Amino acid sequence: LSYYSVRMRASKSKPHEEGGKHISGGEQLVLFDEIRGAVDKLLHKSLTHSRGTPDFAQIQFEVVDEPVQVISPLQVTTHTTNSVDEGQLLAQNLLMKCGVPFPIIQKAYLLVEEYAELSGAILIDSKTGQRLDESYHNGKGIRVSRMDWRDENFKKWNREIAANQNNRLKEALTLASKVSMHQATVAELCWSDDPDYTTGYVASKKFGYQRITTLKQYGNEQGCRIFFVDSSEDVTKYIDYLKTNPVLIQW
Ligand code: PML
Repeated sequence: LSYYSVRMRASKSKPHEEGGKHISGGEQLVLFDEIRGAVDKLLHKSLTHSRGTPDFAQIQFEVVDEPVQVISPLQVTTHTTNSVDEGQLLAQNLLMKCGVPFPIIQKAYLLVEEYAELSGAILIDSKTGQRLDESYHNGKGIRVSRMDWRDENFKKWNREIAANQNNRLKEALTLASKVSMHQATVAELCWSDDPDYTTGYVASKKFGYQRITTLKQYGNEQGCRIFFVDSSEDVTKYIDYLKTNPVLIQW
């Protein structure tokens, strides 16, 4: 039984054009008979994002030849915070617990501002704070691909564990679980570029998926996705894992 990777990206003006703005993206890993449904879902997503209506979108599918790895979702903990300051302080403390020194975290926050419009993740050396992915993909950030969590299994997890969580959590937890699986990942810091969504997380193998409800103000379109990386690992292989290794989440 072959799996197919179905991907979508949508933006204001074509991605290579000046002033292009990323609107949304999406990943599915499905069986042949499910491709039509996946394309439909991704098309819907591309047309209904609160970052705006796209004037460019691309949806593509391709067969996946590599064997699919099945992994468990990270354990989820939700911290309800009352302000962005409180949320950000907690995120920084969690990153330090994962082994990222405070000066590196500060450096990373400067990069977040600088690269706020990237659609992919930026990789930062957890020891030096240096960006590691600059020479890949014209510095546009790394897009983690080829992962999914099959609906029935997610719904079961949601019923029994998470109680009515949204698709956003499903997608983010799927990505975070794939990313943290790799031994080069020290921690991930993420919050949404959706102006209507303020929840983000710090994820790591050791402490799981730590959600924080206020990592930015409502109305803010500046998102963040940083992987703090152990650079003694082979970075090219790591990026290859993020982009091409197929992973399914199963609870
Ligand atoms: C995104 O918009 O893709 C990132 C969402 C991160 C938080 C999801 C959640 O845990 O609710």
